[in-house]
Amino acid sequence: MQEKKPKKTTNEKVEQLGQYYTVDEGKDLTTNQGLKMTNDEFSLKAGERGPTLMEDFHFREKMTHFDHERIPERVVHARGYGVHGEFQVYESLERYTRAKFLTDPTKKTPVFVRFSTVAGSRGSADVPRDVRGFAVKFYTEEGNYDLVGNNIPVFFIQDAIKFPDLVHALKPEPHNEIPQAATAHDTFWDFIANNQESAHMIMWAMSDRSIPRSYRMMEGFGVHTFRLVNAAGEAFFVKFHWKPLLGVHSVCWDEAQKINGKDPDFHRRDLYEAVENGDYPEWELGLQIIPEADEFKFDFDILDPTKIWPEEDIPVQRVGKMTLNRNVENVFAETEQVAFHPGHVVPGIDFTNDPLLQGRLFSYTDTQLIRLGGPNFHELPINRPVCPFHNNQRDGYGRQTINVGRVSYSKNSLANNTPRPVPAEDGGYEHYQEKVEGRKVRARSESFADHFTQAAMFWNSMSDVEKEHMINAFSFELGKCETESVRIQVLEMISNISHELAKPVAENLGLPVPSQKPLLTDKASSALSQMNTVKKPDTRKIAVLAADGFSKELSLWLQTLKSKGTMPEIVSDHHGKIVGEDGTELEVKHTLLTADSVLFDAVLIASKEGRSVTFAKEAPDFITEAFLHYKPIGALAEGNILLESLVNIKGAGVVQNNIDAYIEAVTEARFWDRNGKP
Ligand code: HDD
Repeated sequence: MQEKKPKKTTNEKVEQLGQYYTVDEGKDLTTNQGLKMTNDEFSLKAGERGPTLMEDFHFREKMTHFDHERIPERVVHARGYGVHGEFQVYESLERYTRAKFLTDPTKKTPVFVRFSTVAGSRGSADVPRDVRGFAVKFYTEEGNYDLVGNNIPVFFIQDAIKFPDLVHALKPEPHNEIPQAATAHDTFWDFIANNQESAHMIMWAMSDRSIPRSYRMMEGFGVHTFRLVNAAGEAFFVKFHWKPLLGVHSVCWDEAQKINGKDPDFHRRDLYEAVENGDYPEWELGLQIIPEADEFKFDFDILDPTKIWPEEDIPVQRVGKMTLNRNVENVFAETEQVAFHPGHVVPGIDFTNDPLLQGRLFSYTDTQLIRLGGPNFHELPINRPVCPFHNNQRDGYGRQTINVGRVSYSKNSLANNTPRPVPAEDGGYEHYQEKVEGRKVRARSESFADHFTQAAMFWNSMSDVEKEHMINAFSFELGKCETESVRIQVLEMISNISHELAKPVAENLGLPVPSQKPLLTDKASSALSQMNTVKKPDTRKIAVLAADGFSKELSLWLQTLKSKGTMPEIVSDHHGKIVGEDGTELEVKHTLLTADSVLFDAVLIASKEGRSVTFAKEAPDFITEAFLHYKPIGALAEGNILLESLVNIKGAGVVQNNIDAYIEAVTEARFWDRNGKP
C-alpha cells in the first residue's frame, strides 16, 4: 500500500502559479475597475417597475464578461482533466541526451498532465470507447518540454495531411450531429476501410485499452519516434512510454455504457479523489532506444507511426518516475488554458522525419491562436516556463508583459545586440544536423506500405478473453453502421488481419464470411496483453452493502481492507449513520439509490436486510450486476444469507468469510472465465 501523502504538495511551478491566485472570500464587492458597489442584485431602473438604464455600467460590465466567458473547445481532445505533479530521473541519461531534466537525478521537475478523450465534446462522458490523450508538460530549467501522447502507441494515419479527414470522419456526423463521443457510426468506419493504414490502430481501439478503468491505470506513449542527442552530438532514436505502477486495467463494455449514464465524470472524479486522498498516481518513464546505425535493421520503418517497436526486441528501460500530487485550483485557468505542443522541446530532444510528427509541429501552435485568442497564450500562468524568457516578440491581444526599453529588433547596437543568442555549449538549442536530400514529392515511402502484419501481431498477443471482447467491439461498432457496404468493406479489411476475428464478426452481422487469407505472422508480444499487467489492491473501490444491525466483524474487515489500500465505502438503504449490533456507528457514503455496482470494483455483502424494504429489494440486483461484470463478491456474517439466496452467484471470485481470499480476489479484480451467466 502506498504511504498517504499530505495534501497541497507544492513545487516550483505551483509556487509560480501562486502569484496569480486570487481569494475572493471575505472581500468587498467591486467592479473590475475596483469601484465598491452597494448592490449586486438589482439593475439600475427608471422607477422600481421601469426599464433598465443604459447608464448601468455595473450591469453592462457583469453581463458582457459573462457573455464572453466561454472559449472554443479543443477541436479534438475537448474533454480532459489536468493534475500537477513532478518527475525525477533515476540515473543520469547523459549517455543518450543532454536534456538537464533527464541527466540530474537530484532534480524534481514540475509537470502538468492533462488526460483526455478524443472524439467527444467538452461536456461528453468519460468512458466512451475512445483513445485517451496523455499530455505531459515538463517545466524544466531549460524551458517547457511537452510530451503529447496517447494511451495507444500507434496512430490511425501515417501523414498529418490526413488528420482533418480522420477527425471529420470520427466526430459526430455533420447532417445530424450524431453520435456524440462514439466511433460506432458509418463515416468513421468508412474512413477506416478506405484508409487501411489504420488497421493496427483500429485493433487497439477495439481492444479493452479504449475503455480504461481509470486514467491512473493506463499506459502512455509518445507514439512517434523522437531523437535524443547527447552532449557529444550523438543521436539515438527513442520511443517514450509511461508505465503505470497500478498496472493497466479496463472496464467491460456493458459497464462502460452504464457508467456514462450513472457517473459521466467517472474518470475525472477517480483522478481528483485519488489525488485529494493522497493516493498519488505514479508512472515510470520508459525509453526504447535504437542507435542511429540500426535505423534500417527492422522489418518495419521506425519512422512509421502505425508501428510499435516490440518490447521483446527493443526492451523498455525504466528511467524515472512521475508522481501526480496536486489538483488544480481552477479548471478553466489551468486545465482548459494549458496549451501543449509536440514542438516544445529542450536541448537534447529532437524530432525525426515521421510525417505525422512533422505536421503536428505546425498544428498545435496554430490551434492555440484561435482557441486562446492570440499569440500571447504562453503568458497565461499555466503555460509560463519556470525559467526566464526574453526575445523581441511584442504586443498582440492580452499582452501581460511590459517590455521596458526601445529595442525590439535584432541585430541592434542600442542594447548591445541583446537578447543575445546562446551557443549550444552554453545551453542554446541546436537542431540535430541530420543529412537530408531528395526530390520534392507528394508520396509515401514504400517502407510504410505494410499495414497488416503488426495488426496481426496484436491479435496474436491477445488472450482468449481479450479476443472475445474485440470480436464483440467490432460487432457492436459495425452493427451500429447503417450502410451495409461499409460493414462489408471493414470485414474484408480485417480479414487481412485474422480470419479468427473476421469470421465471428461477419456471423454476428449476418454477412458472408470473407475468404480466409494467409497468416501474416505468428509473432506475439506478451507486453500487449493486459492479462500480464501488474495487479494491486490499492485504491480498488469496494461497495460494502451494510445496514443497521451489522455484525461486529465488519469493523475488523473494514480495518484490514483499508490497511491493504482498498477503499471500502458503505452503501445502505438510508443516508447518515448505520448502527451495528454492538452499537458501532458507520458513516453511510451512498444509498442503493445513489450508488450503482458499475461504479465499484468489488462488492462486500455484510447484511441481509435493512431498515426499509429497499435493501432486500435493491441489493440482489446490485450484487448480480457486479457478478455479471466479473467482479469479486465477498460475504461476511448475515451477508452470507443474502449471498446464498442468490443461488447462481458462485464460482471464481465469490468468497465467503475469508478476508485474505477476498483481498486476493479484489487484487485479481476480474474473473473473466466466469462466462456462465447466472
Ligand atoms: Fe493531436 C490535441 C495527442 C496527432 C492536432 N493531440 C492533442 C492532445 C493530445 C494529442 C493528447 C490534447 C492535448 C491537451 O490535453 O491539451 N495527437 C496526439 C497524438 C497524435 C496526434 C498522440 C499522434 C501521434 N494531433 C495529431 C495530428 C494533428 C494533431 C496528426 C494535426 C496535424 N492535436 C492536434 C490539435 C490539438 C491536438 C488540433 C487540439 C487541441 C490542441 O491541439 O491543443 O492541434
